[in-house]
This record gives sequence, structure tokens and C-alpha cells, in this order.
Amino acid sequence: MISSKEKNKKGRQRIILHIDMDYFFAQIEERENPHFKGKPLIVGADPREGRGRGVVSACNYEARKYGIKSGMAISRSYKLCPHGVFLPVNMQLYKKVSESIFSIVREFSSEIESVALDEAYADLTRRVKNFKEAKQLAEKIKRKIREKERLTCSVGISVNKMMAKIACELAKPDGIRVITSSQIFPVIDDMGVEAVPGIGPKTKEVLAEKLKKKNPRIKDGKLFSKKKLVELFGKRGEEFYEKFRGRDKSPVVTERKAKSVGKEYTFQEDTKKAETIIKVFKKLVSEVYKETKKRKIKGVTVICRYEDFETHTKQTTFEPQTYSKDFLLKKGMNLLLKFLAGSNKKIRLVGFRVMIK
Ligand code: TTP
Ligand code: MG
Repeated sequence: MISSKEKNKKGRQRIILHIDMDYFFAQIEERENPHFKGKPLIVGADPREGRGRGVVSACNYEARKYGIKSGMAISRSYKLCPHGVFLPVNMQLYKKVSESIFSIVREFSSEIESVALDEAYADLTRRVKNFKEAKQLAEKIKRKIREKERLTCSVGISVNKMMAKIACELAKPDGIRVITSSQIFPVIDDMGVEAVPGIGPKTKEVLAEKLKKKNPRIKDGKLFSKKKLVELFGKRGEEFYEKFRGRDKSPVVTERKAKSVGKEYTFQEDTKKAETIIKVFKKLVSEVYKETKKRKIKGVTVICRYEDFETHTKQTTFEPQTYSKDFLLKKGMNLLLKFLAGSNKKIRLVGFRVMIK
């Protein structure tokens, strides 16, 4: 039986997907430098400079065999594996890849929440009928990411965010794991309490002490009453009480999607000069394009306010699609030229707006 909290407003069990790129920064570096593939690769601070202050940001599986982990002092990782390949962090590149990954995921589900550069949740409840379909969708996402970015990722699918994240962890690397509601206890009961998102070393220590057990399991966590957990951890205690039982009602918080994005410009002096107006207009289109180029749009609007403050809009709509800057400019210019041809009044303000799917 699953708790009613696992159900959405319509009473249906939710289907939540969690996606996490495998050894993200390090995998991108392997892609960029194929000759490093197969060698221990560590991305982070320079191990030689200043005697290696700073930390490991990411490392590949070969490096992990030497006990290297992200967050570790870079000097320590150097001692563990002096022959490893050490590369600096190229954040600009990783951000670009991250954006591309999220836009791929967004093609398959509009309800996504990115929680880190390489990690996102998607609520598939309204998108698929069952876990089988969710898994097929995950396969498609993985394939697209592999084809487009030449990178692997792992995907977890379950009834809530906590369980989807745990499923994803179990799927690593390059896998898909589904955990249905009846599989929750068999899967999590014997995991260490630190597998619960939000439980770190300090919380684990408190639980270990109370339970008189060095490495408490999630099922041991169920021995605490809710009252006791609140006494120990405050508000977080309530959350742990639920999570020891595999329950998590937190929603996937979709990025607030603007329905439209637009820019406008008021001239210093009202004008009829087509050249001036078109120049400004092109700039507006460019700005709007920059903000929306990854999204699907279904129309464009041009706004004109005349010297007497009378304001008119003209609009074109089309099938939702991703698009080029030229496409946007063409659609916009068609409308703008109608304004310019249609009136003798001077223009005070011009605006451009796209409607997002
Ligand atoms: P993670 O998803 O935690 O790790 P990962 O992708 O390297 O490996 P895994 O296969 O286990 O998912 O973090 C994603 C990226 O975020 C990681 O490549 C580097 C960066 N990062 C840091 O910069 N500092 C950190 O402390 C951690 C944990 C990650
Ligand atoms: Mg990752």
C-alpha cells in the first residue's frame, strides 16, 4: 500500500523520474580529450600549485578505484594517484553542456526541475500511463543525450523524488532503474541511513549513537517515533520519519515558465524613419532570441505605440517549434512592415514578443 501522499491531486500514484549525468565534469573532459579515456582523470584544483590547495570537483571511475572522491583535497588525490590526469575546471563548457542536456529532457517532459548542473527531476504522471512507458521514455532520453552530446547518464523512476533519486543512484553508471511502490521496502530497508537525501555524517552519527549501532540501516530508523525524531532534529525529523518509510510528498517544482517573452523600446523622439525603427527592432528581436532560443514558440507579436499613445499589436501564430534567429526576424519584419506601410503617424514605441508553447 502506498500512502495517499504519494498520490497526486487526482488520486493517481505519481511517476517521478530522476536523471543524473555520470561523472559529469570528468566525462565531458574525456569526450573532449579522448586520449585520456581509460586513465584516472581528476577535474579540480591544480595539485602542484600552492602545494595543492583546493579540492577535487569530479573524477572518472578509474580515479575512483584509487579512493578519489569529489570534495576531497586535491593534494590527497595527488598522493593517491600521482600518475592521474589532472585537469582544471572548465565551467563555461560544463554549463553549455548542461543547458543542452536540460533542453533534451524538456523535449520529453515539460514538467522538469533542475536541481544541479547535471541533475533534474521530471514529473511524468501526466505524460505516461505506467512505469513501463516511463522506462521507454527514459531510454529515449538516454539515447538522445548519447547521440547529441556523446555522454551517458543514469535514470531512476519511482513514485516520489526521494525514491527516484535512490533508484538513479542504483542505476549508475549508464543505467535505468525502476522502483515500484511494492519494491520500496525491499530496496531501502537495508540501506544505510545516509542513503536518505538530507542525512549526512552528522545526522548519521546522532542516529548511530541513539541506536547504539555503528552503521544504522533505514529500517532501524523506523524504530524512532515521529516525536522522538522531531525532538532530535526539529522540523527535519518529521521529514526523516516519512523518508525512512520511503515517503516523500515534495512536488517537482517546474521552472516558472513565462508564457511569453518580450522587449520594447521607446524612442527619445517619436519617429517615422523606417531605417531607425528597423534598426531598433532588429536589436529587440536579437535580445528576445537570446532568451528564448531553446524553447518552442507558437507565435510572435509586434507592438507599435504611436505619437498619440494609440497602441496596436499584430500577431502571427504557427505550429509550436524551435527556430533560428532568421526565422524570428522574418516573422517579426513581416508584421513591422505592415505597421510602417499602414500609418503616417510617428511611432513612439516599438516592441517584439514571442509566445512560448
Ligand atoms: P555528482 O552528480 O554528485 O557527481 P558526478 O556526476 O561527477 O558523478 P556520478 O556519476 O556519481 O553522478 O555531481 C555532478 C557534478 O557537479 C560533478 O561532475 C562535479 C560537480 N561537483 C562539484 O563541483 N563539487 C562537488 O562537491 C560535487 C559533489 C560535484
Ligand atoms: Mg552526476
